[in-house]
Amino acid sequence: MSYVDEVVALVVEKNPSQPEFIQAVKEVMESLRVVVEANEEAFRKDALLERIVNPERQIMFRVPWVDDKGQAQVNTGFRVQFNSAIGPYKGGLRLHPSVNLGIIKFLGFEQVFKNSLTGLPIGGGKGGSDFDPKGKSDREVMAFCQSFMTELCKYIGADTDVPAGDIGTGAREIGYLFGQYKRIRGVYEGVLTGKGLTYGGSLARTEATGYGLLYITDEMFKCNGKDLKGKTVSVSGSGNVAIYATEKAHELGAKVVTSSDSTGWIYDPEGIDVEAIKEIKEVKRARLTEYKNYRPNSEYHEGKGVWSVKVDIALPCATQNELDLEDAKMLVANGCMAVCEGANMPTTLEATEYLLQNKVWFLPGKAANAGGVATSALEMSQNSERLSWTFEEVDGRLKNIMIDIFHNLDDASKRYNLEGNYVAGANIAGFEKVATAMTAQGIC
Ligand code: NDP
Ligand code: 2IT
Repeated sequence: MSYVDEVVALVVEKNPSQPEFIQAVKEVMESLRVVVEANEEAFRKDALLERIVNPERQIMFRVPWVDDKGQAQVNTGFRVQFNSAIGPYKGGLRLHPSVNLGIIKFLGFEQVFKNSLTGLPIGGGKGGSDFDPKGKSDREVMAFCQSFMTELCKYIGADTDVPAGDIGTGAREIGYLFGQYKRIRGVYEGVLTGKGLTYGGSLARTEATGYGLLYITDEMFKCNGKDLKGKTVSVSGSGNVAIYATEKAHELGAKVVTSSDSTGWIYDPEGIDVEAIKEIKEVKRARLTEYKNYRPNSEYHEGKGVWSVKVDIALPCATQNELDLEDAKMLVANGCMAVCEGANMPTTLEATEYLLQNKVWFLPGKAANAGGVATSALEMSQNSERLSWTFEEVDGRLKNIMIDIFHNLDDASKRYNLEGNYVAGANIAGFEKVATAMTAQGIC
């Protein structure tokens, strides 16, 4: 059996109840086959692949808090510190009822390669809890965040592990988490990113993931002799990534015609009104059914359906495995040119394969959504030098980082005769830096 197949078999055997983690490992390992074959003896001797699929540390803890009725509630907290070869652990905190160890491990594993692709000195980690912020009062969210941080603060720090936002963790949650860290640890440091602008946050971090997605998509189009102008786009999700992806797509002359949340989706042939979505989601924390009040000509549909719309570009920006083989077939049948992942692993393995076979340009999340964590690293830099850069400075750096990521993965794919396979290119380019650093640091 080849070394890659042995390691995949080991991961499958050891993690039977973690399908998302197995999926993420399979995708990366498949791409690495060509690199591993060229270095098999050295990698085997150092157990490099076994080490790369094993988190350095996994922390799980009880999170007790009291709800507004005086009832005690208990959630489970997680922080998976996956790989610190190239820098302190860095990655978001997901708050969603579906969170479990396997999901945090898949996200942490992806984060290792994503962070490497940014070219910045950040290792990979991820955390979160099965707590659902939806429908909770601000006081309940604060009670949860304070309890969560009371335990998490023992394991993180500005130079060891720097969490940030993800699904369900936005500016409000980061504020409560930061306040509790400062209170317990007694240090004012950049231990979290995505902070508010009055206490160390970076301009453009809120916009960064969505904007970065469009910067790299734009670069891919340009390098393939095409233009985003006039293209029709479907976006799924209506959270942080989706909102700012839609905003930047419009700025670049494309038209986004869909938006969705976990209960339904909207089709607005005139182009999604981003300000309306911001008000519904960021201010009112309401459902997308409200959108009709802003745009009477739009359609609202219950359930799933964004990928059935005829578009040139699809941007999945909600959650993992939201675009399956059937969806991919619809996109291809409708002439879709490109799928660029704003979310982490939103496309199933079968759908990815189908899109690649049908020559759809496919930018994987670990490259396409890296603008968020890259800007988090810029926030860390600003915190370290105790300065704040202008929006233009941060946004300019973000744009250059996304352009560089595209060229790095494009070059990596060409080096291994896999031109046009950006999945392989991203995995290889991300892996190379981490592998070199791990080898240099000995068996650890
Ligand atoms: P938000 O919580 O701001 O928004 C998430 C959106 O996705 C909401 O519209 C939500 O709908 C929808 N959604 C979440 N879970 C599901 C589900 N199980 N089924 C259907 N819809 C769902 O999160 P973000 O925008 O920050 O994150 C979106 C994706 O982008 C995630 O995969 C995240 O890991 C990834 N990402 C985020 C980055 C960031 O900087 N924030 C950086 C890089 C990647 P509803 O409100 O109804 O739940
Ligand atoms: O998946 C991700 O890259 C994020 N949720 C952002 C992580 C970060 O540290 O900014």
